[in-house]
Amino acid sequence: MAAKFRKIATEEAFSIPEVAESLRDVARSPSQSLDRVLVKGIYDSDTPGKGYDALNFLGGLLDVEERRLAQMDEFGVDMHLLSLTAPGVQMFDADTATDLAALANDRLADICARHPTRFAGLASFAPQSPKRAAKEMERAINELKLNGFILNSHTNDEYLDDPKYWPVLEAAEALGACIYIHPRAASYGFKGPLQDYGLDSAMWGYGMETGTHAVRMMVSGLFDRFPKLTICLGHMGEAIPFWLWRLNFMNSRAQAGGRSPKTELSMEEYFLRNFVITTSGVEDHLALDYAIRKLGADNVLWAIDYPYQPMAPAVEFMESAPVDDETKAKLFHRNAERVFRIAPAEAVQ
Ligand code: 1WB
Ligand code: MN
Repeated sequence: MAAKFRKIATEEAFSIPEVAESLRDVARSPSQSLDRVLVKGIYDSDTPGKGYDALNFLGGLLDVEERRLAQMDEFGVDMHLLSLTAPGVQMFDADTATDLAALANDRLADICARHPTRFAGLASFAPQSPKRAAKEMERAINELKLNGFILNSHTNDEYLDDPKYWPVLEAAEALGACIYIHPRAASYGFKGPLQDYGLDSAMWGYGMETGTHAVRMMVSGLFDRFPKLTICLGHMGEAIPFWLWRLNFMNSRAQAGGRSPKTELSMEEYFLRNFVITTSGVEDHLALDYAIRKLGADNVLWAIDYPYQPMAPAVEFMESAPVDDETKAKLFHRNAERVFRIAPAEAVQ
């Protein structure tokens, strides 16, 4: 019997050997970046078989077409929307980053072409060189037929509200393609209290970093300049849905006091107009219910966060969600098809 809902998972990480090798070099460098903790654990473990190495994230990232596809079959996952895993190319020098983004996009397009019903992909770009990034973004959509973009939060401690990144935002808006802002570890000035207790990454630091990134974009007034830009956030919106009331209230007070720039819309209006969120790594029905009621069922997409989260419980979480079938179809596939321009199942043979 055919499954009731097509299942498209939207924050699914992969890598290629060339990027993995360059990240191993980052792990061995004197970099002070907080990302080094995790990069070392995955790409250059000093405790083989323990910690991150025991979870074999690297194996899961590099093997897309065999083990992953077999697991997708086993758990009834129709499609992964793949993206180059954090921190992407954003820790490399501008030339290396530009070249590796293009290489990763070529490989990703090959995978999608080999399995058009099983994989779609978000293209990487190198914000270190915004004009070249904009060219690669055009190539990725127009020639490689990829489905949107992935960005891993800050680049050299800078955020997308910096006007130097306008070419990137202009390109995404003109192409009508969504930018998924995925976490990476906090920028230099933000890392102090995140350095111990394992707070650097997915437990807490990722959400602080990425939520702050999105809030900077909203308060800066950037969406008045790019009103049609769509941003996707993972992890149930990196806590922003829960903050919206207070963000609105305090931002209007800060605007009146001259501390925040004047904007055409409120924070809540920007969030509803310019953002969608995914459920990656938050398998909590209460949080899902809140997100749907706050943002609307059209703005929440299902994700697993493979290989960092196991597939089976993420499928079970959404299968058992207490929502009607119409809503479940939106969460499982219809919203992903709209936002990432994935052909409906009946249109692909
Ligand atoms: C983890 C999660 C590690 C993510 C990652 O390394 C990424 C983790 C790049 O759970 O430890 C993620 O994408 O959520
Ligand atoms: Mn992820």
